[in-house]
Amino acid sequence: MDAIKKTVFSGVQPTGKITLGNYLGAIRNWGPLQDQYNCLYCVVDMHSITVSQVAAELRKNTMDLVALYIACGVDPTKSGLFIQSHVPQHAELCWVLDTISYIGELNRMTQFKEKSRKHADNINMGLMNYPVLMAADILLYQTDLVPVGKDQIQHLELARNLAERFNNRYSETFVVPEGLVFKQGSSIKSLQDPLSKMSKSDPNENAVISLMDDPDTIARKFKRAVTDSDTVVRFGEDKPAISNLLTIYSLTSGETIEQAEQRFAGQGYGVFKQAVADAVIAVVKPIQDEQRRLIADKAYLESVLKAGAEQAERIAAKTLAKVYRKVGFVPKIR
Ligand code: ATP
Ligand code: LTN
Repeated sequence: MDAIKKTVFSGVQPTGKITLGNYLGAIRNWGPLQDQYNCLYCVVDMHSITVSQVAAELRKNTMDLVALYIACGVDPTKSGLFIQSHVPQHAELCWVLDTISYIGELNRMTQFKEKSRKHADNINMGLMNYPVLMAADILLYQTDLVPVGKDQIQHLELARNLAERFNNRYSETFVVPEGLVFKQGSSIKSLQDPLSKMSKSDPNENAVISLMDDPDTIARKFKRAVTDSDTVVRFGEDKPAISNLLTIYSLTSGETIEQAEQRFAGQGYGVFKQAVADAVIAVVKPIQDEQRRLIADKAYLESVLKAGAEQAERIAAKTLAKVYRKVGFVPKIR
């Protein structure tokens, strides 16, 4: 690793179908950072068991997501790509950070409140501890920048607070990370309710574009997408549904919002929606093909994961040793 470059860390949970929101808000931004930064991209399987999973599905989703990262532009010769549970220091640092986290602050987290509501029969300790594990992920690697969607800002703030709290209590140990939230695409909305975010776990399939959807499905979902009351293709706060579609169109076609507004002036929603679908299909199709090819090459994926975990563990072990020393644990006799 290049010591002068800053460090980038990010991750996505291997739960369910990865959405267009996950792609436009997060994964899509990862590839372009690889030359300027030391990047680590992690499949956070330990986070995903905070809601109940079927073991065989989790295993498959995890490997599929590894392949998807690469298909979306993560280059394993440039970045460390690994699975969270392969690096034991994540859980170990989480425990130490737990001892400086307050129940009150975890109880206030929006995602915890939402998930507690959604999974009222399974409000487990892991669900509450989720943001502390996320802080451990980030702080272990002395991360400078964390590219994520808007919904993760609150969790990032906690990671910053825990870093500062630990540094103040035990002396300078962690880099205090910054979020990298891109202006466009950081909050893609549901196609059925433009006021709420497009979410993997939305039970309404028409609300969500999965990165795995076939072209017909994508076209049908955009056709059925809700629109705003007039018929003008214009971006604006008073037009949340069309603004969302314009954002998706702009990010997938490469045109600016203004260019798109001009292109579709006077054309009505039907033509516009078809164009959004075509632009999304043109981006998603090659990703799907590449992911399929990679999934078939298990030996390659395993070699990437082995190297990724080794690289990550080297850094993680160093940070954890420092943390253990600061809190007063006797070093292991070797
Ligand atoms: P769930 O809705 O089940 O909690 P999720 O769709 O938020 O899951 P995560 O694995 O929690 O998926 O998020 C992965 C990344 O995708 C994060 O960086 C998150 O900010 C980003 N992200 C998720 N949804 C959106 C969205 N609608 N728009 C932009 N970015 C998003
Ligand atoms: N909570 C994140 C996933 C996540 C993550 C991380 C993102 C877990 N650990 C570390 C960035 C850095 C989410 O997107 N829901």
